[in-house]
Amino acid sequence: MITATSDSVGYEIVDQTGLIVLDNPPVNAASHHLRHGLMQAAQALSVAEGVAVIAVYGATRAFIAGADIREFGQTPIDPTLPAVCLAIEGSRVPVVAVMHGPTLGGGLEVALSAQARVALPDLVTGFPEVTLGIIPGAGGTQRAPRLIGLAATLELATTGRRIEACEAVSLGLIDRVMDGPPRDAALAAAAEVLAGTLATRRTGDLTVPPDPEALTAAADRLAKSQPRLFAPPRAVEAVAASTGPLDKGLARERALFNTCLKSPQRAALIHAFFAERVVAKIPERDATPREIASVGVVGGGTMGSGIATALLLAGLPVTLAEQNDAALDRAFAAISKNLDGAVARGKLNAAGRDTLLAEDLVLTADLADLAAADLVIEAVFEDLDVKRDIFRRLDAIAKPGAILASNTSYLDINKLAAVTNRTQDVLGLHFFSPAHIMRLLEVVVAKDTAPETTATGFTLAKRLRKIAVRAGVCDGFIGNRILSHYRTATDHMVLDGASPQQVDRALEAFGFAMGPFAVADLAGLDIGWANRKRLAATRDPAARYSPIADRICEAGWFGRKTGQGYYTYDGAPEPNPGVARIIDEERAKAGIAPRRFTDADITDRTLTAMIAEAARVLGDGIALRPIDVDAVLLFGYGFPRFRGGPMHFADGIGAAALIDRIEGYAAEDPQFWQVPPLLRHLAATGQTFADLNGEA
Ligand code: T1G
Repeated sequence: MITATSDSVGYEIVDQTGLIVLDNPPVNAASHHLRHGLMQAAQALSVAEGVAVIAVYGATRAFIAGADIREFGQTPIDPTLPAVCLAIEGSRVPVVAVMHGPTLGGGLEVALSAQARVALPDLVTGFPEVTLGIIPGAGGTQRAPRLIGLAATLELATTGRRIEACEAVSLGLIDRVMDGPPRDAALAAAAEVLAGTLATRRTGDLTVPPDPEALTAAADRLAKSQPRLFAPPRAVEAVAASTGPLDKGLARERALFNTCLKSPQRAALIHAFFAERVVAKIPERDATPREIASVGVVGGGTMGSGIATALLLAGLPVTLAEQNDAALDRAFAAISKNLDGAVARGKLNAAGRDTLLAEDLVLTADLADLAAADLVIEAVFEDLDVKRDIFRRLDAIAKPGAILASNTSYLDINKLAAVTNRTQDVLGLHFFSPAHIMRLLEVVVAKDTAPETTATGFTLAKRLRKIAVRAGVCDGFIGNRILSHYRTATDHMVLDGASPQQVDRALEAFGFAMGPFAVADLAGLDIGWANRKRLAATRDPAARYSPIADRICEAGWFGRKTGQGYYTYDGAPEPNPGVARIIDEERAKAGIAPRRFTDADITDRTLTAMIAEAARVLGDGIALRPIDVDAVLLFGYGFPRFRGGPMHFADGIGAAALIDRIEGYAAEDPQFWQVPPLLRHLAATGQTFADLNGEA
């Protein structure tokens, strides 16, 4: 008979064993009721007649996934997790923790406060706190070193790396791996404690051998690899305190934890954590997705090969069609190279790669071979007529119910659907290069796209371990439309006096891994050039236009692929002197006396342009919520995760201040700098973008 001590915790006594069961679906987050119930149960069993050992296990798919992230930033409610850990550590009878599934952060800390730890084979554990802008705050930085030493703890606590059961055993973090289910393992572990075959000890009674070299090495590594992150160095400071008395170390850890809790990086990183999940809450989420068992890909260029690679790595058989054998050979070589990279990254072994290439990939020059595919993804040249011809032919070939998707980066999906007799089965699946690595997938919903078709796009994304964001149809959807606008702002700054290198450096200092001009060189300047030519006929004549980028392309400088673009690449990237000459010439032609821009000017203007266009994307209904825009920029465009995304970042500036900025810039260029109506609405109502993030 189970005695409940809260909504999510209960205990029972089996012979001499007190069994505590945690049941807070879906992942046993350590919410207040779980902490309260666990504390009550441990205290009750610690003094119960005849109980000689206590075992704690989880009834959901995790022992304890960690503290309840939704509680961060709110006033803590007792008992705090550190208090629960102290109660377990101080138990009159030994407590054994039975860990399984994702047992992370506070979940691991609860287990460390027990006197013994066993795990099921599916255990994944570690200290991911720094990825959320905090540090372990319930004894992890103090108890882990007492079991595995300073160096191993520093590595886990400063990287957030997740480890599996066998590594946890070899480190000494857990005592052994046992077979489940969790309740059976709990009874077996308790029996071993009673039999003396599973040793118990109070973690807090152990001491930590000093290791100053490890502390210095960790601090130096962080200074080089992650100079802007606030939490990891705090984790080093907390771990350093573990060589002293436990109570002092716990106090030091808690103080550092609270400092991190107040940091803007914590709010941003937790926003990014939820952004990955909220975007799946789309209006079509209850529609039944279609079964996708085989996929056709049309086009074996960079994108087509990358998409085929992503599908193969997800276990989906692929038939890739190209125009001729030479193109197919190039596609095969590209896919093989991509898979070699996956082997090098440890994503699969050589035998797995060979099987994928030999059995799961079919190459053909005959589009008719795609007839049996459940989904066909077109990734041919970015030209509407070329794509319309492919869709027309695919519609005649593909089986009824097959979904036809375009990987187009900008073009109107409605115009592709219109040439088919299956408009309800057409959507955009916009992958980001390299398609087998970048996590973002824009699922572009056209006016006739059926809910099941959209739901299928999201299910496919999950299978590919990508983050799908729902986008409406407009030129560039969410990400490229915003990118195009803020790149115009950077081009204007270059025309007015900034250098491409200064713009790159300023935005890299803000946190972007690469500045926009370096990114353009990497992607290929000819792509933007083709797009500008496509839009030339519809460009607003009143809009200010910088010819610099076109002239660079006219010189044949397409970036890395041609050895030079904004930078030269015959060694370490250097500013291209030819570009500097073009910039000077165009300034002279326009009668511009170059003026100085500070890094702050560059960052403010670029971010403000990004936020303004994002507000228009939201106002036009192209993105469902501001957090969806954050997800696109975070997972597709390298927006720094510790800044949370442009909409989260905008809330830190405030709508009124952003309006003032835009109106200030508009004095120079009223056509480009216009205040979006949504921003005025937020300022008028005192709302933030976060206020608009309710479920779609
Ligand atoms: N708190 C609250 N909700 C959580 C949660 C958490 N820790 N973890 C998951 N969820 C929700 C998630 O939002 C989703 O909700 C549902 O559970 C399924 O998650 C004191 C302070 C556990 C590996 O960082 O890494 O402990 O969308 O879709 O892909 O030192 O969730 O269904 O409404 O991600 O199978 C440390 C974070 C916290 C773990 C499962 N712990 N979670 O992945 O499912 S800090 C973490 C994850 C801490 C201590 C400190 C993953 C997962 P909804 P999901 P999944």
